[in-house]
Amino acid sequence: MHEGEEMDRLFDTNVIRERKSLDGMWILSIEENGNFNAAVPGCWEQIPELSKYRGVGIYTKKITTSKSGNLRFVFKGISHTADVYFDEKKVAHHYNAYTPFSTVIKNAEEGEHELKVVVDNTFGEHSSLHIPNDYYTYGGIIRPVIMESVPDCFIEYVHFTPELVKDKWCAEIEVKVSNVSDADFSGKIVCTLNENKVEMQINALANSCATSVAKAQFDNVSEWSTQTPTLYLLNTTLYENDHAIDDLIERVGFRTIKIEEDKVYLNNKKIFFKGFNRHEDHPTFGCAIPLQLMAYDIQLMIDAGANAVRTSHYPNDERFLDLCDERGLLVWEENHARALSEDDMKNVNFDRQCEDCIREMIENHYNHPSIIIWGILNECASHTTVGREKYAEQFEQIGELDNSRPKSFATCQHYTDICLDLPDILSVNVYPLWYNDDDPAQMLDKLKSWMDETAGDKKPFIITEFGAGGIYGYRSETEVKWTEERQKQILDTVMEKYLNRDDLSGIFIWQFCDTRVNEEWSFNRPKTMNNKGIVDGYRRKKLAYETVKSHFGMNK
Ligand code: ADA
Repeated sequence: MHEGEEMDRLFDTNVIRERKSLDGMWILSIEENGNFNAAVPGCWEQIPELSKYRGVGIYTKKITTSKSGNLRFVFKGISHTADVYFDEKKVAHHYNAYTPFSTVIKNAEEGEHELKVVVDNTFGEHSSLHIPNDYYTYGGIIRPVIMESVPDCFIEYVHFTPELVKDKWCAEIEVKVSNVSDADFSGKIVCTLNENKVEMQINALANSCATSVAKAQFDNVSEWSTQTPTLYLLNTTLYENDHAIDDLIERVGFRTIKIEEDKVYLNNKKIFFKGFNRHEDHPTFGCAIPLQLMAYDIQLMIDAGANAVRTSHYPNDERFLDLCDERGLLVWEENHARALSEDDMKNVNFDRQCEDCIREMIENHYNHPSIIIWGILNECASHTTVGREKYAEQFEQIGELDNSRPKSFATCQHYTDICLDLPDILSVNVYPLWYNDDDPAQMLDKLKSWMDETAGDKKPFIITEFGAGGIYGYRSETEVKWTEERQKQILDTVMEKYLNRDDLSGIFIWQFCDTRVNEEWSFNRPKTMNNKGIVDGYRRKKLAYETVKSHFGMNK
Protein backbone atom coordinates (compact mmCIF):
# COMPACT_ATOMS: atom_id res chain seq x y z
CA MET A 1 0.00 0.00 0.00
CA HIS A 2 1.44 3.39 -0.91
CA GLU A 3 1.66 6.04 1.72
CA GLY A 4 -1.22 8.47 1.78
CA GLU A 5 -3.65 6.09 0.13
CA GLU A 6 -6.86 5.07 1.82
CA MET A 7 -6.32 1.75 3.62
CA ASP A 8 -8.54 -1.12 4.61
CA ARG A 9 -6.63 -1.71 7.86
CA LEU A 10 -4.78 0.56 10.27
CA PHE A 11 -1.40 -1.12 9.81
CA ASP A 12 0.55 -2.58 6.88
CA THR A 13 -0.61 -6.14 6.30
CA ASN A 14 2.11 -7.15 3.84
CA VAL A 15 5.71 -6.50 2.96
CA ILE A 16 6.14 -9.16 0.28
CA ARG A 17 2.67 -9.29 -1.25
CA GLU A 18 1.95 -6.23 -3.37
CA ARG A 19 -1.31 -4.46 -2.59
CA LYS A 20 -2.91 -1.48 -4.23
CA SER A 21 -5.98 0.38 -3.04
CA LEU A 22 -8.71 0.73 -5.67
CA ASP A 23 -10.53 3.33 -3.59
CA GLY A 24 -11.28 6.60 -5.29
CA MET A 25 -13.71 7.66 -7.99
CA TRP A 26 -15.41 4.95 -10.06
CA ILE A 27 -17.99 5.33 -12.85
CA LEU A 28 -21.46 4.38 -11.65
CA SER A 29 -24.10 3.70 -14.31
CA ILE A 30 -27.77 3.50 -13.44
CA GLU A 31 -30.00 2.58 -16.36
CA GLU A 32 -32.71 5.19 -15.80
CA ASN A 33 -30.46 7.95 -14.43
CA GLY A 34 -27.24 7.87 -16.49
CA ASN A 35 -23.61 7.95 -15.39
CA PHE A 36 -22.12 9.42 -12.22
CA ASN A 37 -18.71 9.82 -10.66
CA ALA A 38 -19.13 7.81 -7.48
CA ALA A 39 -16.83 7.66 -4.48
CA VAL A 40 -15.62 4.23 -3.37
CA PRO A 41 -16.08 3.54 -0.51
CA GLY A 42 -19.45 5.27 -0.59
CA CYS A 43 -23.19 4.86 -0.78
CA TRP A 44 -24.95 5.98 -3.95
CA GLU A 45 -27.49 7.81 -1.77
CA GLN A 46 -24.74 10.45 -1.37
CA ILE A 47 -25.43 11.45 -4.98
CA PRO A 48 -28.43 13.82 -4.82
CA GLU A 49 -30.32 12.23 -7.77
CA LEU A 50 -29.94 8.84 -6.09
CA SER A 51 -30.84 9.75 -2.51
CA LYS A 52 -33.83 7.36 -2.55
CA TYR A 53 -32.72 5.02 -5.34
CA ARG A 54 -33.16 1.30 -4.78
CA GLY A 55 -32.16 -0.97 -7.65
CA VAL A 56 -29.12 -1.97 -9.68
CA GLY A 57 -26.01 0.14 -10.24
CA ILE A 58 -22.96 -0.78 -12.30
CA TYR A 59 -19.56 0.38 -11.04
CA THR A 60 -16.59 0.29 -13.41
CA LYS A 61 -12.92 1.09 -13.06
CA LYS A 62 -10.00 0.77 -15.44
CA ILE A 63 -6.95 -0.76 -13.85
CA THR A 64 -3.42 -1.16 -15.15
CA THR A 65 -1.04 -3.90 -14.11
CA SER A 66 2.70 -3.59 -14.69
CA LYS A 67 3.39 -7.34 -14.92
CA SER A 68 1.51 -10.53 -15.71
CA GLY A 69 0.48 -12.89 -12.88
CA ASN A 70 -2.32 -13.75 -10.46
CA LEU A 71 -4.49 -10.92 -9.22
CA ARG A 72 -6.59 -11.09 -6.09
CA PHE A 73 -9.38 -8.57 -5.58
CA VAL A 74 -10.58 -8.04 -2.03
CA PHE A 75 -13.96 -6.33 -1.53
CA LYS A 76 -14.50 -5.38 2.11
CA GLY A 77 -18.22 -4.67 1.67
CA ILE A 78 -20.76 -4.19 -1.12
CA SER A 79 -24.41 -3.41 -0.37
CA HIS A 80 -25.96 -5.76 -0.77
CA THR A 81 -25.47 -8.11 -3.72
CA ALA A 82 -22.47 -8.02 -6.03
CA ASP A 83 -21.55 -9.67 -9.32
CA VAL A 84 -17.95 -8.99 -10.24
CA TYR A 85 -16.64 -9.04 -13.83
CA PHE A 86 -13.00 -8.90 -14.89
CA ASP A 87 -12.67 -7.93 -18.57
CA GLU A 88 -16.35 -8.86 -19.06
CA LYS A 89 -15.94 -12.34 -17.53
CA LYS A 90 -17.90 -13.02 -14.35
CA VAL A 91 -15.51 -13.89 -11.54
CA ALA A 92 -17.52 -13.59 -8.30
CA HIS A 93 -20.95 -13.36 -6.77
CA HIS A 94 -21.57 -12.24 -3.19
CA TYR A 95 -24.53 -11.45 -0.95
CA ASN A 96 -24.51 -9.30 2.20
CA ALA A 97 -23.32 -5.74 2.61
CA TYR A 98 -21.35 -6.30 5.75
CA THR A 99 -18.86 -9.08 5.11
CA PRO A 100 -15.76 -9.16 2.90
CA PHE A 101 -15.03 -11.48 -0.02
CA SER A 102 -12.25 -11.99 -2.53
CA THR A 103 -11.65 -13.49 -5.95
CA VAL A 104 -8.46 -14.59 -7.73
CA ILE A 105 -7.82 -14.06 -11.46
CA LYS A 106 -5.16 -16.50 -12.60
CA ASN A 107 -2.39 -15.34 -14.92
CA ALA A 108 -3.79 -11.93 -15.78
CA GLU A 109 -1.81 -10.28 -18.55
CA GLU A 110 0.18 -7.13 -18.05
CA GLY A 111 -1.64 -3.97 -19.20
CA GLU A 112 -5.07 -2.40 -18.98
CA HIS A 113 -8.13 -4.22 -17.64
CA GLU A 114 -11.66 -3.39 -16.65
CA LEU A 115 -13.18 -4.24 -13.30
CA LYS A 116 -16.97 -4.08 -13.27
CA VAL A 117 -19.20 -4.63 -10.24
CA VAL A 118 -22.96 -4.98 -10.68
CA VAL A 119 -24.47 -3.91 -7.37
CA ASP A 120 -28.07 -4.59 -6.36
CA ASN A 121 -29.80 -3.42 -3.17
CA THR A 122 -33.36 -4.52 -3.99
CA PHE A 123 -35.55 -6.35 -1.50
CA GLY A 124 -37.28 -9.62 -2.26
CA GLU A 125 -37.00 -13.34 -1.76
CA HIS A 126 -33.41 -13.36 -3.04
CA SER A 127 -32.44 -11.32 0.03
CA SER A 128 -33.31 -12.95 3.35
CA LEU A 129 -31.28 -10.68 5.65
CA HIS A 130 -31.56 -7.29 4.00
CA ILE A 131 -35.27 -6.59 4.33
CA PRO A 132 -37.13 -3.30 4.94
CA ASN A 133 -36.09 -2.66 8.51
CA ASP A 134 -35.41 -0.31 11.41
CA TYR A 135 -32.11 0.71 9.77
CA TYR A 136 -31.43 1.53 6.13
CA THR A 137 -30.05 -0.81 3.50
CA TYR A 138 -27.96 1.52 1.34
CA GLY A 139 -26.58 0.80 -2.14
CA GLY A 140 -23.00 0.83 -3.37
CA ILE A 141 -19.44 -0.29 -2.74
CA ILE A 142 -19.51 0.77 0.89
CA ARG A 143 -16.10 -0.42 2.10
CA PRO A 144 -12.56 -0.45 0.64
CA VAL A 145 -11.45 -2.42 -2.44
CA ILE A 146 -7.90 -3.75 -2.80
CA MET A 147 -6.01 -5.35 -5.68
CA GLU A 148 -3.26 -7.78 -4.70
CA SER A 149 -0.65 -9.62 -6.66
CA VAL A 150 -0.38 -13.19 -5.32
CA PRO A 151 1.76 -16.24 -6.09
CA ASP A 152 0.17 -19.60 -7.01
CA CYS A 153 0.15 -20.57 -3.36
CA PHE A 154 -0.66 -17.75 -0.94
CA ILE A 155 -1.76 -17.18 2.65
CA GLU A 156 -5.53 -17.01 3.00
CA TYR A 157 -5.64 -16.29 6.73
CA VAL A 158 -3.73 -16.58 9.99
CA HIS A 159 -5.74 -17.19 13.17
CA PHE A 160 -4.20 -16.49 16.54
CA THR A 161 -5.81 -17.81 19.75
CA PRO A 162 -4.13 -16.62 22.97
CA GLU A 163 -4.23 -18.67 26.14
CA LEU A 164 -2.75 -18.26 29.61
CA VAL A 165 -1.04 -21.47 30.76
CA LYS A 166 0.37 -21.32 34.27
CA ASP A 167 0.95 -17.57 34.04
CA LYS A 168 2.71 -17.85 30.67
CA TRP A 169 1.18 -16.48 27.50
CA CYS A 170 0.78 -19.16 24.83
CA ALA A 171 -1.12 -19.17 21.58
CA GLU A 172 -2.36 -21.48 18.90
CA ILE A 173 -1.65 -20.28 15.39
CA GLU A 174 -3.58 -21.68 12.44
CA VAL A 175 -2.46 -20.75 8.93
CA LYS A 176 -4.59 -21.43 5.86
CA VAL A 177 -3.07 -21.32 2.39
CA SER A 178 -4.74 -21.43 -1.02
CA ASN A 179 -3.06 -23.24 -3.87
CA VAL A 180 -4.56 -22.06 -7.17
CA SER A 181 -2.10 -23.92 -9.41
CA ASP A 182 -2.40 -27.34 -11.05
CA ALA A 183 0.62 -28.64 -9.12
CA ASP A 184 0.81 -29.75 -5.48
CA PHE A 185 2.60 -27.37 -3.14
CA SER A 186 4.94 -28.11 -0.30
CA GLY A 187 6.52 -25.41 1.78
CA LYS A 188 7.31 -23.87 5.14
CA ILE A 189 5.59 -21.23 7.26
CA VAL A 190 7.45 -19.00 9.70
CA CYS A 191 5.56 -16.78 12.16
CA THR A 192 7.37 -14.16 14.22
CA LEU A 193 6.17 -11.92 17.03
CA ASN A 194 8.98 -9.83 18.46
CA GLU A 195 11.72 -12.36 19.23
CA ASN A 196 9.28 -15.30 19.31
CA LYS A 197 9.37 -17.60 16.30
CA VAL A 198 7.08 -20.48 15.26
CA GLU A 199 7.67 -22.74 12.25
CA MET A 200 5.44 -25.26 10.50
CA GLN A 201 5.30 -27.31 7.32
CA ILE A 202 2.46 -26.98 4.87
CA ASN A 203 1.35 -29.19 1.98
CA ALA A 204 -1.49 -28.14 -0.29
CA LEU A 205 -2.81 -30.26 -3.12
CA ALA A 206 -3.32 -28.71 -6.56
CA ASN A 207 -6.30 -26.31 -6.70
CA SER A 208 -7.16 -26.66 -3.05
CA CYS A 209 -6.62 -25.15 0.39
CA ALA A 210 -4.70 -26.50 3.37
CA THR A 211 -4.16 -25.50 6.98
CA SER A 212 -1.32 -25.96 9.46
CA VAL A 213 -1.54 -25.46 13.21
CA ALA A 214 1.13 -24.89 15.87
CA LYS A 215 1.11 -24.01 19.56
CA ALA A 216 3.81 -21.98 21.22
CA GLN A 217 4.75 -19.99 24.27
CA PHE A 218 5.41 -16.24 23.85
CA ASP A 219 8.00 -14.56 26.01
CA ASN A 220 8.20 -10.90 27.00
CA VAL A 221 4.68 -9.96 26.04
CA SER A 222 2.08 -7.98 28.00
CA GLU A 223 -1.63 -8.56 28.19
CA TRP A 224 -4.24 -6.66 26.20
CA SER A 225 -6.87 -5.03 28.41
CA THR A 226 -9.30 -2.13 28.31
CA GLN A 227 -6.81 0.01 30.25
CA THR A 228 -3.64 -1.11 28.44
CA PRO A 229 -4.60 -2.36 24.99
CA THR A 230 -1.16 -3.68 24.03
CA LEU A 231 -1.00 -4.98 20.46
CA TYR A 232 1.67 -6.99 18.60
CA LEU A 233 2.35 -7.57 14.93
CA LEU A 234 2.37 -11.25 14.03
CA ASN A 235 4.36 -11.62 10.85
CA THR A 236 3.71 -14.81 8.84
CA THR A 237 5.87 -15.72 5.84
CA LEU A 238 5.32 -18.56 3.38
CA TYR A 239 8.43 -20.19 1.92
CA GLU A 240 8.89 -22.42 -1.11
CA ASN A 241 12.36 -23.99 -1.26
CA ASP A 242 13.65 -21.45 1.25
CA HIS A 243 12.42 -18.64 -0.93
CA ALA A 244 9.87 -16.27 0.70
CA ILE A 245 6.91 -16.11 -1.68
CA ASP A 246 4.12 -14.52 0.35
CA ASP A 247 3.35 -12.95 3.72
CA LEU A 248 0.54 -11.71 5.93
CA ILE A 249 0.89 -9.47 8.95
CA GLU A 250 -1.87 -9.61 11.55
CA ARG A 251 -2.21 -7.57 14.70
CA VAL A 252 -2.95 -9.54 17.85
CA GLY A 253 -3.33 -9.15 21.59
CA PHE A 254 -2.88 -11.46 24.56
CA ARG A 255 -6.07 -11.65 26.56
CA THR A 256 -8.49 -14.26 27.84
CA ILE A 257 -12.24 -14.10 28.01
CA LYS A 258 -13.97 -16.61 30.17
CA ILE A 259 -17.25 -17.34 31.90
CA GLU A 260 -17.61 -18.78 35.36
CA GLU A 261 -21.12 -19.28 36.68
CA ASP A 262 -22.92 -15.99 36.04
CA LYS A 263 -19.88 -13.74 35.63
CA VAL A 264 -17.67 -12.77 32.67
CA TYR A 265 -13.91 -12.48 33.22
CA LEU A 266 -11.44 -10.58 31.05
CA ASN A 267 -7.91 -11.72 31.99
CA ASN A 268 -9.37 -13.36 35.08
CA LYS A 269 -10.90 -10.09 36.27
CA LYS A 270 -14.66 -9.73 36.53
CA ILE A 271 -15.97 -7.37 33.88
CA PHE A 272 -19.13 -5.27 33.62
CA PHE A 273 -20.01 -4.01 30.13
CA LYS A 274 -20.97 -0.36 29.92
CA GLY A 275 -21.86 -0.28 26.29
CA PHE A 276 -23.54 1.31 23.32
CA ASN A 277 -25.33 -0.22 20.39
CA ARG A 278 -24.04 1.43 17.26
CA HIS A 279 -25.30 1.36 13.69
CA GLU A 280 -22.97 2.40 10.89
CA ASP A 281 -24.98 5.40 9.77
CA HIS A 282 -24.61 9.10 9.01
CA PRO A 283 -26.91 11.50 7.12
CA THR A 284 -24.16 12.34 4.59
CA PHE A 285 -22.12 9.17 4.36
CA GLY A 286 -24.87 6.58 4.78
CA CYS A 287 -23.31 3.38 6.07
CA ALA A 288 -19.91 4.09 4.45
CA ILE A 289 -18.43 5.74 7.54
CA PRO A 290 -15.04 7.40 6.94
CA LEU A 291 -12.17 6.55 9.25
CA GLN A 292 -12.19 10.01 10.88
CA LEU A 293 -15.81 9.57 11.89
CA MET A 294 -15.19 6.06 13.24
CA ALA A 295 -12.43 7.49 15.42
CA TYR A 296 -14.72 10.32 16.52
CA ASP A 297 -17.55 7.92 17.41
CA ILE A 298 -15.19 5.87 19.53
CA GLN A 299 -13.94 9.00 21.27
CA LEU A 300 -17.50 10.08 22.06
CA MET A 301 -18.31 6.64 23.45
CA ILE A 302 -15.17 6.47 25.59
CA ASP A 303 -15.70 10.05 26.82
CA ALA A 304 -19.20 8.99 27.90
CA GLY A 305 -17.57 6.32 30.06
CA ALA A 306 -18.30 3.28 27.86
CA ASN A 307 -16.02 0.24 27.74
CA ALA A 308 -18.01 -1.72 25.14
CA VAL A 309 -19.87 -1.49 21.85
CA ARG A 310 -22.31 -3.84 20.14
CA THR A 311 -22.14 -3.86 16.33
CA SER A 312 -25.90 -3.98 15.98
CA HIS A 313 -26.97 -5.70 13.80
CA TYR A 314 -24.16 -6.87 11.49
CA PRO A 315 -20.38 -7.28 11.21
CA ASN A 316 -18.63 -3.92 11.07
CA ASP A 317 -16.00 -2.27 8.90
CA GLU A 318 -12.69 -3.78 9.97
CA ARG A 319 -11.08 -0.38 10.49
CA PHE A 320 -13.61 0.22 13.26
CA LEU A 321 -12.53 -3.05 14.88
CA ASP A 322 -8.89 -2.02 14.49
CA LEU A 323 -9.70 1.19 16.34
CA CYS A 324 -11.48 -0.76 19.10
CA ASP A 325 -8.36 -2.93 19.46
CA GLU A 326 -6.24 0.21 19.78
CA ARG A 327 -8.53 1.98 22.24
CA GLY A 328 -9.39 -1.05 24.39
CA LEU A 329 -13.10 -0.90 23.59
CA LEU A 330 -14.72 -4.34 23.98
CA VAL A 331 -16.86 -5.52 21.08
CA TRP A 332 -19.96 -7.70 20.84
CA GLU A 333 -19.95 -8.46 17.13
CA GLU A 334 -23.03 -10.03 15.63
CA ASN A 335 -24.12 -11.60 12.40
CA HIS A 336 -26.53 -9.80 10.19
CA ALA A 337 -30.16 -10.14 11.26
CA ARG A 338 -32.79 -7.98 12.90
CA ALA A 339 -36.28 -9.01 13.99
CA LEU A 340 -36.77 -11.76 11.42
CA SER A 341 -40.08 -13.57 11.79
CA GLU A 342 -40.51 -17.32 11.52
CA ASP A 343 -41.59 -16.80 7.90
CA ASP A 344 -38.49 -14.69 7.21
CA MET A 345 -36.37 -17.48 8.69
CA LYS A 346 -38.04 -19.98 6.40
CA ASN A 347 -36.85 -18.08 3.31
CA VAL A 348 -35.06 -20.64 1.08
CA ASN A 349 -31.91 -18.50 1.10
CA PHE A 350 -31.82 -17.90 4.84
CA ASP A 351 -29.62 -20.79 6.00
CA ARG A 352 -26.99 -20.32 3.30
CA GLN A 353 -26.91 -16.54 3.61
CA CYS A 354 -26.50 -16.74 7.40
CA GLU A 355 -23.86 -19.44 7.10
CA ASP A 356 -21.82 -17.32 4.68
CA CYS A 357 -22.20 -14.26 6.87
CA ILE A 358 -21.04 -16.07 10.02
CA ARG A 359 -18.09 -17.73 8.26
CA GLU A 360 -16.93 -14.50 6.64
CA MET A 361 -17.34 -12.57 9.88
CA ILE A 362 -15.37 -15.01 12.01
CA GLU A 363 -12.68 -15.91 9.47
CA ASN A 364 -11.93 -12.25 8.80
CA HIS A 365 -12.30 -10.81 12.29
CA TYR A 366 -10.89 -13.70 14.30
CA ASN A 367 -7.76 -11.93 15.54
CA HIS A 368 -9.29 -8.80 17.04
CA PRO A 369 -8.64 -8.96 20.78
CA SER A 370 -11.44 -6.41 21.28
CA ILE A 371 -14.08 -8.90 20.08
CA ILE A 372 -15.19 -10.78 23.17
CA ILE A 373 -18.67 -12.05 22.25
CA TRP A 374 -20.16 -13.44 19.01
CA GLY A 375 -23.84 -12.58 18.78
CA ILE A 376 -26.48 -13.93 16.41
CA LEU A 377 -30.03 -13.28 15.22
CA ASN A 378 -31.11 -10.19 17.16
CA GLU A 379 -34.80 -10.41 18.13
CA CYS A 380 -35.65 -13.21 15.71
CA ALA A 381 -38.13 -16.07 16.15
CA SER A 382 -36.49 -17.72 19.16
CA HIS A 383 -39.96 -18.60 20.47
CA THR A 384 -40.69 -21.08 17.65
CA THR A 385 -39.41 -24.57 16.88
CA VAL A 386 -38.25 -23.48 13.42
CA GLY A 387 -36.38 -20.62 15.05
CA ARG A 388 -34.82 -22.91 17.65
CA GLU A 389 -33.35 -25.13 14.91
CA LYS A 390 -31.71 -22.11 13.31
CA TYR A 391 -30.33 -20.73 16.57
CA ALA A 392 -28.89 -24.15 17.42
CA GLU A 393 -27.33 -24.58 13.95
CA GLN A 394 -25.75 -21.14 14.03
CA PHE A 395 -24.27 -21.58 17.50
CA GLU A 396 -22.88 -24.91 16.36
CA GLN A 397 -21.29 -23.31 13.29
CA ILE A 398 -19.71 -20.59 15.45
CA GLY A 399 -18.35 -23.21 17.85
CA GLU A 400 -16.67 -24.98 14.94
CA LEU A 401 -15.09 -21.77 13.67
CA ASP A 402 -14.11 -20.29 17.02
CA ASN A 403 -14.48 -21.89 20.39
CA SER A 404 -12.55 -19.26 22.28
CA ARG A 405 -15.29 -16.64 22.69
CA PRO A 406 -18.68 -16.79 24.41
CA LYS A 407 -21.84 -16.68 22.27
CA SER A 408 -25.13 -14.95 22.84
CA PHE A 409 -28.25 -13.52 21.22
CA ALA A 410 -30.49 -10.62 22.16
CA THR A 411 -34.05 -11.76 22.70
CA CYS A 412 -37.30 -9.82 22.81
CA GLN A 413 -39.39 -12.97 23.25
CA HIS A 414 -40.16 -12.28 26.87
CA TYR A 415 -41.70 -15.34 28.58
CA THR A 416 -41.95 -17.26 25.29
CA ASP A 417 -38.30 -17.82 24.26
CA ILE A 418 -37.37 -21.49 23.86
CA CYS A 419 -33.66 -21.03 23.04
CA LEU A 420 -32.27 -19.82 26.35
CA ASP A 421 -30.39 -23.07 27.01
CA LEU A 422 -28.28 -22.50 23.86
CA PRO A 423 -26.11 -19.38 24.48
CA ASP A 424 -23.29 -18.90 27.01
CA ILE A 425 -24.69 -15.52 28.04
CA LEU A 426 -28.36 -14.54 28.44
CA SER A 427 -29.20 -11.24 26.78
CA VAL A 428 -32.45 -9.36 26.59
CA ASN A 429 -33.79 -6.19 24.98
CA VAL A 430 -36.17 -4.18 27.16
CA TYR A 431 -37.72 -0.73 26.78
CA PRO A 432 -39.31 0.19 30.14
CA LEU A 433 -40.81 3.69 30.27
CA TRP A 434 -40.64 3.95 26.48
CA TYR A 435 -42.73 1.23 24.86
CA ASN A 436 -44.50 0.49 28.17
CA ASP A 437 -44.91 1.95 31.64
CA ASP A 438 -43.39 -0.97 33.50
CA ASP A 439 -41.32 -0.24 36.54
CA PRO A 440 -37.78 -0.94 35.20
CA ALA A 441 -36.59 -2.84 38.29
CA GLN A 442 -39.68 -4.94 38.91
CA MET A 443 -40.04 -5.79 35.24
CA LEU A 444 -36.43 -6.93 35.06
CA ASP A 445 -36.58 -8.94 38.30
CA LYS A 446 -39.52 -10.92 37.01
CA LEU A 447 -38.15 -11.41 33.52
CA LYS A 448 -34.70 -12.31 34.75
CA SER A 449 -35.90 -14.98 37.14
CA TRP A 450 -37.99 -16.52 34.33
CA MET A 451 -35.00 -16.44 31.95
CA ASP A 452 -32.58 -17.85 34.54
CA GLU A 453 -34.95 -20.66 35.32
CA THR A 454 -35.68 -21.43 31.67
CA ALA A 455 -31.99 -21.44 30.76
CA GLY A 456 -31.20 -24.12 33.32
CA ASP A 457 -27.53 -23.43 34.04
CA LYS A 458 -26.34 -20.31 35.78
CA LYS A 459 -25.29 -17.83 33.10
CA PRO A 460 -24.17 -14.20 32.92
CA PHE A 461 -27.01 -11.81 32.10
CA ILE A 462 -26.77 -8.71 29.88
CA ILE A 463 -29.31 -6.05 28.98
CA THR A 464 -28.47 -5.72 25.29
CA GLU A 465 -30.87 -2.85 24.65
CA PHE A 466 -32.78 -0.21 26.55
CA GLY A 467 -33.44 3.37 25.51
CA ALA A 468 -35.82 6.12 24.56
CA GLY A 469 -36.38 8.46 21.62
CA GLY A 470 -35.50 12.15 21.62
CA ILE A 471 -35.39 14.48 18.64
CA TYR A 472 -32.30 16.68 18.61
CA GLY A 473 -33.29 20.27 19.36
CA TYR A 474 -36.83 19.44 20.45
CA ARG A 475 -36.85 20.87 23.95
CA SER A 476 -39.92 21.50 26.04
CA GLU A 477 -40.72 21.78 29.73
CA THR A 478 -43.72 19.57 29.05
CA GLU A 479 -41.22 16.69 28.73
CA VAL A 480 -43.55 15.04 26.25
CA LYS A 481 -42.51 12.10 24.09
CA TRP A 482 -39.69 12.89 21.63
CA THR A 483 -38.35 15.80 23.68
CA GLU A 484 -34.71 15.60 24.67
CA GLU A 485 -35.88 16.07 28.25
CA ARG A 486 -38.04 12.92 28.17
CA GLN A 487 -35.24 10.85 26.70
CA LYS A 488 -32.82 12.10 29.34
CA GLN A 489 -35.27 11.41 32.14
CA ILE A 490 -35.97 7.83 30.99
CA LEU A 491 -32.28 6.98 30.58
CA ASP A 492 -31.56 8.51 33.96
CA THR A 493 -34.18 6.40 35.72
CA VAL A 494 -33.37 3.15 33.95
CA MET A 495 -29.58 3.47 34.29
CA GLU A 496 -29.92 4.26 37.97
CA LYS A 497 -31.75 0.96 38.42
CA TYR A 498 -29.65 -1.23 36.12
CA LEU A 499 -26.10 -0.06 36.75
CA ASN A 500 -26.14 -1.00 40.38
CA ARG A 501 -27.15 -4.62 40.06
CA ASP A 502 -24.63 -7.32 40.85
CA ASP A 503 -26.72 -9.90 39.05
CA LEU A 504 -26.05 -8.22 35.67
CA SER A 505 -22.85 -8.44 33.61
CA GLY A 506 -23.54 -5.38 31.53
CA ILE A 507 -25.90 -2.96 29.87
CA PHE A 508 -25.91 -1.59 26.32
CA ILE A 509 -27.78 1.63 25.52
CA TRP A 510 -29.97 1.72 22.44
CA GLN A 511 -28.41 3.59 20.75
CA PHE A 512 -25.28 5.62 20.07
CA CYS A 513 -26.44 7.75 17.12
CA ASP A 514 -29.75 8.34 15.34
CA THR A 515 -30.12 6.25 12.21
CA ARG A 516 -32.11 6.38 9.00
CA VAL A 517 -34.76 3.65 8.69
CA ASN A 518 -36.47 2.21 5.66
CA GLU A 519 -39.59 4.07 4.55
CA GLU A 520 -41.71 0.98 5.34
CA TRP A 521 -40.59 1.37 8.95
CA SER A 522 -41.42 5.04 9.41
CA PHE A 523 -44.42 4.48 11.70
CA ASN A 524 -43.33 5.57 15.19
CA ARG A 525 -40.11 6.81 13.61
CA PRO A 526 -40.41 10.60 13.22
CA LYS A 527 -38.30 11.97 10.34
CA THR A 528 -37.96 8.34 9.14
CA MET A 529 -35.20 8.00 11.71
CA ASN A 530 -34.69 5.85 14.76
CA ASN A 531 -34.20 8.78 17.16
CA LYS A 532 -32.96 6.90 20.19
CA GLY A 533 -29.36 8.05 19.70
CA ILE A 534 -27.75 9.97 22.53
CA VAL A 535 -26.15 11.92 19.70
CA ASP A 536 -28.04 12.70 16.50
CA GLY A 537 -26.99 11.58 13.02
CA TYR A 538 -24.44 14.42 12.82
CA ARG A 539 -23.08 13.41 16.25
CA ARG A 540 -24.48 16.48 18.02
CA LYS A 541 -24.93 15.63 21.69
CA LYS A 542 -28.46 15.50 23.06
CA LEU A 543 -29.22 16.24 26.72
CA ALA A 544 -29.04 12.50 27.43
CA TYR A 545 -25.33 12.36 26.58
CA GLU A 546 -24.24 14.02 29.84
CA THR A 547 -26.70 11.89 31.82
CA VAL A 548 -25.26 8.71 30.37
CA LYS A 549 -21.79 10.01 31.09
CA SER A 550 -22.61 10.71 34.71
CA HIS A 551 -23.89 7.13 35.16
CA PHE A 552 -21.18 5.33 33.19
CA GLY A 553 -18.59 7.58 34.80
CA MET A 554 -19.36 6.15 38.20
CA ASN A 555 -17.28 3.09 38.95
CA LYS A 556 -18.94 -0.26 38.69
C1 ADA B 1 -35.27 -3.40 18.98
C2 ADA B 1 -34.20 -3.69 17.96
C3 ADA B 1 -33.47 -2.46 17.49
C4 ADA B 1 -34.41 -1.25 17.43
C5 ADA B 1 -35.03 -1.02 18.78
C6 ADA B 1 -36.05 0.12 18.80
O1 ADA B 1 -35.23 -3.99 20.18
O2 ADA B 1 -33.31 -4.70 18.31
O3 ADA B 1 -32.93 -2.71 16.23
O4 ADA B 1 -35.37 -1.46 16.48
O5 ADA B 1 -35.73 -2.15 19.19
O6 ADA B 1 -35.65 1.26 18.57
O7 ADA B 1 -37.24 -0.12 19.05
